[in-house]
Amino acid sequence: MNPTSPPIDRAPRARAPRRARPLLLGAFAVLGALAAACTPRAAAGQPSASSAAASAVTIPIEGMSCAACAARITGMLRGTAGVVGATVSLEHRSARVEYQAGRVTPAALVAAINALGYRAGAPVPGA
Ligand SMILES: [Cu+2]
Repeated sequence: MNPTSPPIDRAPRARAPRRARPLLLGAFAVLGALAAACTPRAAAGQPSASSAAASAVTIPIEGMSCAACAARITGMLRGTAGVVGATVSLEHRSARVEYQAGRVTPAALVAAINALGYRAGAPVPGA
């Protein structure tokens, strides 16, 4: 009849998960900070470094049905040689691509989008 030992055991058990959660949250926060720090740097550094060589084009895209479609096209464009930056809008059904004119052409970008199964329209330069 000695209920004195259980409270001693409970204290460390209750603390253990509390310690683990801040560590996990901290790890996510660090990852999030790295990702957030990475994107603006790349976007801000390139226009000033190669603004003379970079061209921009907006390409209408039909056939995107969800965010995954937009993400798929975005990833493909950003992975294309000569593409400096790409933003795909599901809402506006278009892609805005910054590219180096000597390395890739709007026609090639249109063909690459069509190759994914979507329907790219006529590119609008500089938009
Ligand atoms: Cu989709």
